[in-house]
Amino acid sequence: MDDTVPPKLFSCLSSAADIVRAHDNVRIFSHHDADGISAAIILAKTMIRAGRGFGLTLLSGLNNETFEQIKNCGADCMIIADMGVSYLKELDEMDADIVVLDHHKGDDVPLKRVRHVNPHSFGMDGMTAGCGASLAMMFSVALDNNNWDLVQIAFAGIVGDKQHRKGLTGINEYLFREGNKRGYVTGTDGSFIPSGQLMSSLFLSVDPYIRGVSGNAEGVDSLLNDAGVDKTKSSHELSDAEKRKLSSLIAAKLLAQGTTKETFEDMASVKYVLRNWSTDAERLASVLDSCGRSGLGGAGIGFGLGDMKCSSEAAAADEGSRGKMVSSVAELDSKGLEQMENIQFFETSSGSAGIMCEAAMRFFGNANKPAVSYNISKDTAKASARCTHELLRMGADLSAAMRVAGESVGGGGGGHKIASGAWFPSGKEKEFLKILDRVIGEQISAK
Ligand SMILES: [Mn+2]
Repeated sequence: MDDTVPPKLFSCLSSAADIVRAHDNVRIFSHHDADGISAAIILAKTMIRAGRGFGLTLLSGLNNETFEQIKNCGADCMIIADMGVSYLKELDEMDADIVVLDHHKGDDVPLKRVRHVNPHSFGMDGMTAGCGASLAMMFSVALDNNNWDLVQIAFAGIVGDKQHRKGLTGINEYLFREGNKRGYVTGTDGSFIPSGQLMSSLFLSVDPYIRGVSGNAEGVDSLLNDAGVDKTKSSHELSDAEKRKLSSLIAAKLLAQGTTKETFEDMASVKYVLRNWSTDAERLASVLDSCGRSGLGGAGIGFGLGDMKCSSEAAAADEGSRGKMVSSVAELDSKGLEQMENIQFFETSSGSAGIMCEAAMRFFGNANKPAVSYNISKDTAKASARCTHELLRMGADLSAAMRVAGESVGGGGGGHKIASGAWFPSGKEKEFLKILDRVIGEQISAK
């Protein structure tokens, strides 16, 4: 037993494991981002090893439409990972044994049959102390203690959901300790130099986003010239002197473009190296995230399960998706964001809206106001918002603000305090932004 994880969580997990043990076939539903795909890989591998049949579906999220899919799937036993908290009542009314492994905050609903495992129910913060993949991992070892090697995949989920940035806590801290003890995960110092072959890793880098280098081949070339580094090298082949030189040139550029102290501290945070993957959790998370974004979640799962064909498909998806991301972020950097009193915003049709908000917040926008994007399609507009831990300390809560603003104009919203989404009927975006601006202002001045 471990004091970072409450004993009650272990007993909840072991009863969830008992539910699944009673079935020969399990239907798994998970979210299609890096965390959700990591959770799905862990659960799939767990079922394969347990000799259970399983079906697996990745969803873009839970809404009335995707819930119908779950409702009509006909399975006697289901595991729903990285989502589900917003549909607990409906799930509980179904005639099936259901385990929900979610870390989003929801309302407390009395449940008769569904086993809901969520850090928030055990006095932990689901934004930082455990994600979908961490819970899938805890579930996996509750089912069979021989599954500890899968902790490597869990770290792709933890890093994918950015839960590592302020140091590991709660379930994640426990997973690191146990995974490290068994030699599967080790921590190394953080770095400003993106890992991989330098020419492409610098060109594709959005974390950090380096103005004039990210998305700019000539910029990459002259940075490597200035650093005196052989352009064919990979980040891990650099000598200590080369690393220092290149790092300090990147740091100077980041400082000049207005990168915050908080971001510098985040970048210095530990990187997690995964023994069997000969890469770090960030790279693995990036590949899984790209697969999800490109609608190739299946390839991501196959890659995670060790299928060679899927691994080349996943690598290609990663390159393509990172290319799109960096050009979206560079375009936003050159255009800038529009400023309101308490928020800054932009319109985009890019599929990387969340990444763009985050890059603006951390690397080049105004760090004192949450960054908000909206994307208008035919009937519905979708919005994303990101802020910083500093803004959270000042009182900002994007989950509440996006929900209030979305609901006020006939839609909805929610998520985490630091990263959240909303939707509403097209044409209402001005009104939505005005309400959001007011709510954020109230949150900050109330503190
Ligand atoms: Mn998640």
